[in-house]
Formats: sequence, structure tokens, C-alpha cells
Amino acid sequence: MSVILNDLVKEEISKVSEVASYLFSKGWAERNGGNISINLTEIFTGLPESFDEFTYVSVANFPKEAANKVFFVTGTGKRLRELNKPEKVSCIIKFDDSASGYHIIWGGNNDPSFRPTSELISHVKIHLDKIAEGSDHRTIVHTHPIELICMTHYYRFNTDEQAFNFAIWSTLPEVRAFVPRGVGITPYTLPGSEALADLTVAALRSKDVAIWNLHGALATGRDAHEAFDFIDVANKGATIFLKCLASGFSPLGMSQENLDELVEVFGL
Ligand code: 2HA
Ligand code: ZN
Repeated sequence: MSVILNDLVKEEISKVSEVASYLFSKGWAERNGGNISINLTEIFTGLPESFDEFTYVSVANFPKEAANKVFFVTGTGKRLRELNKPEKVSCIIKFDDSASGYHIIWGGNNDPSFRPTSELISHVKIHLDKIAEGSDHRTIVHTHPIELICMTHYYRFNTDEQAFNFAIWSTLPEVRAFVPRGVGITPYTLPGSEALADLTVAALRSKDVAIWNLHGALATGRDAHEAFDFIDVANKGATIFLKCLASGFSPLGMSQENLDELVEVFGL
């Protein structure tokens, strides 16, 4: 059983499919790596009268604010590169009115054992935080960008957020301009854990991208393209930085004055 999707919802899902193809071609979405979600609550129409025929999954300790929210989420163990057929590798879930579980109301390959991403708690907590802070960001992209991950394997960038941001910002003006709040670094934390969710929520209150040490990156945006852009631009900085080192020299880097000038002139 599946509900019928309206055009607005279809449009947001088609952006996710397109972005997922970019993630795979960049080498950032190996096997089941990465996950994407959209908070559809405001644009979803046509909820069924009864949920009896839909798979119900109970959850423990999800925030009460998740009650009645509707989310598109990619599936656990599924390949993002197969998101050209979203109904097979992703689903739409609707939380019940006590947030003690959700129904899978669309997609999931019509398989009763289909489940949303292992990072569901992070996605839900981030969406709820974006609503609470009045943000219009409704889409979350988590992926495994090679060079950003590589940076976190260096002991200094593993812990020193300021040094990490200076390194990527100073590689080219675009990074300073289009990742204006920089990246936030979260200590290595078990994937799928609530601890990781809480660290990520905190990082994204002041930064454009959360870097999960030794794991990946996560960003939000008004749509999938915008969330992808933040990670893509940050990763461009990391790539230039590391390519200079691999070429046998330290990057010259724009100066702090150069960076401050951009902030001033472009009002970043
Ligand atoms: O979906 O990327 O973080 C697999 C992952 C977990
Ligand atoms: Zn991951």
C-alpha cells in the first residue's frame, strides 16, 4: 500500500534523486554509505483515513515533538545510487501522535522488513531543531566526502575547528563565501547513536556543515541541492589543501586579511 504523492513532494524527491547521483559519482556514496531526508510535514497532502494497513515501527526515546511529522528518508542498507527509483530504496514515514512509532506510508519497496536509515535519530532531531529555530531548511544530506574525511585523520584538524576552517577557507574565496559559517567538528561517535545526533544538532546551530570525525559530513538546506552545495564547497577547499600537500608544498593560502575583506565586502 502506498499513498499518492502531490507535485510538490515529487519535486523535492526528484531533487534528492539527482543529488544522490552526484554523491555516487564523486565517490562519496559507497555501498549503503550516506543518507538523505526531507521534512515533508508542511507540503504533504492526502494522509490516509486509517493507517491500519501500513507497517508500524515502534521507537524508543524519540522526542515528543516528532509526533505527527511526515518525513521522507532513505532506507537502511540501501544504495543511494539507486535513488533514481526512490520507491525502492527510500520511504515516507509518519509519526503517530505520541511519537512512540511511525507508519511507513509510501515506498519501502513494499517490503514489510524495509526500515529507514540507521541515522534516523540524527535526521529527526536535526529537523526538529531547524523547526524550533525558525529555519526554512527542510532537507538533510549525510555523505562520506573523501577529502573532508581525510582532513579529520590529521590530529590537528581532528580537534581544532578553527584551524580546519582556516585551512579550507583560505584555499579559494568561494569557500569563505559559500560556507560562511564554516564547518563544526564532532568527536568520533558511534554511527546511528543519539549522542551523535545531539552533537550534530549543536554543531549545526552555528555552522553550515557538521564534520563527523573519521566518518563523514552532514548539512541541511532548503532543498537537497542547497544541502549538497555546502558539503561540496567545503570539500573543494579540503581537496585543494590536500592536493598542495600531496604535490610536496604547503599551500600559500589567502591571508586572514584577505578573508576579512571578503566578509566585509560581501557582508558574510
Ligand atoms: O547509511 O552512512 O552513517 C550508512 C551511513 C551511516
Ligand atoms: Zn555515514
